[in-house]
Amino acid sequence: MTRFSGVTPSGNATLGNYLGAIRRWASEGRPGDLYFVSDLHGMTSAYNPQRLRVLARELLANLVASGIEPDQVFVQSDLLPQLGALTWILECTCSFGEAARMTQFKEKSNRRELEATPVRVSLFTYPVLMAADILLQGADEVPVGEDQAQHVELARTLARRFNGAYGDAFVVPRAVTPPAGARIMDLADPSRKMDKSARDAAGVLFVMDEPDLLRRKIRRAVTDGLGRLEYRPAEQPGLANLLEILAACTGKPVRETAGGFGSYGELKEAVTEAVIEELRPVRERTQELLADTAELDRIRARGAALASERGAHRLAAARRLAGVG
Ligand code: AQP
Repeated sequence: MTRFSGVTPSGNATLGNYLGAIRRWASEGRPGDLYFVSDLHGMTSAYNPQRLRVLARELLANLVASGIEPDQVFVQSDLLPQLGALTWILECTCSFGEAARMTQFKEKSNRRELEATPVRVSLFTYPVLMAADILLQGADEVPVGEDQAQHVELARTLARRFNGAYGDAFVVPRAVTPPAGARIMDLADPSRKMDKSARDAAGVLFVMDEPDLLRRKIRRAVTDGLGRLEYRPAEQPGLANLLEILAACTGKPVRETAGGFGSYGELKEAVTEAVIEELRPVRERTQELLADTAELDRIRARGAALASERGAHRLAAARRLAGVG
């Protein structure tokens, strides 16, 4: 059984990425599971090549520093020749109408048209690349949120169609709902998800932020004037977000975390200490890995070799069955 999850280097990893995904991958991952840094997915809109390279490397280091087995991690672009080939084969299996139905494409392309920014063809074809990511590795379970479930459904359709038309090459994957975890909100605007590519980072806690910076951002977190220290997400979203962060860091049920504080200031102090201590080992280990270029290169090359080896026979079979190998 292989579960497959990725994180896109569209910004530095946030506390949301860490508590909502990476920490769980490290603690609950099974030996066959795979995690990848989806840097090719970060190219579907305007980006800076140098920054993409640096972010992909830092995210890889974050994943390993968080305790994920290095052998289970790879950077997507290291498999570019294989993924490019498989994407083409799958594009020749996918109808235009199927790709055009993708809700995420419709939403993102509408937004870009409104902003008068060009819509890249890759934004349209990226779900097929995602299918190639999944099918190349033979993943059977892909934990995704609602916004990505349609893409996994497409991967499933393409795998079935190819297997039916040409012969069995692919494991048919399925989308699974990830276990409910903390959804961390922006400290400056608790109605928005804490996002690594947010335009304003004042309310975003990054895994690599130094303790002083974390302290300043948490001190400025938006709360309310009610002065009630209770967990009431609808009425007090800012306070509820702080309580959820504290609960996720301390392992206590969120409803129990509100007790024992005399003021919002005291709560913020406790959140600050908990976040600093939660992130400290990951930040320090990431820094060590980034400083040890040879070690990080070795981890990356090994992850790439293993992932490429894992996919090679599927790509070879797909090429042979499709009449091009
Ligand atoms: N705020 C969050 N709280 C809890 N979990 C979160 N995740 C992201 N933000 C939070 C989880 O982190 C994993 C990797 O995320 P991703 O990089 O693939 O996607 P994203 O962060 O949701 O990024 P988007 O939507 O592509 O926007 P950008 O790149 O602009 O930030 C996922 O498991 C996600 O649930």
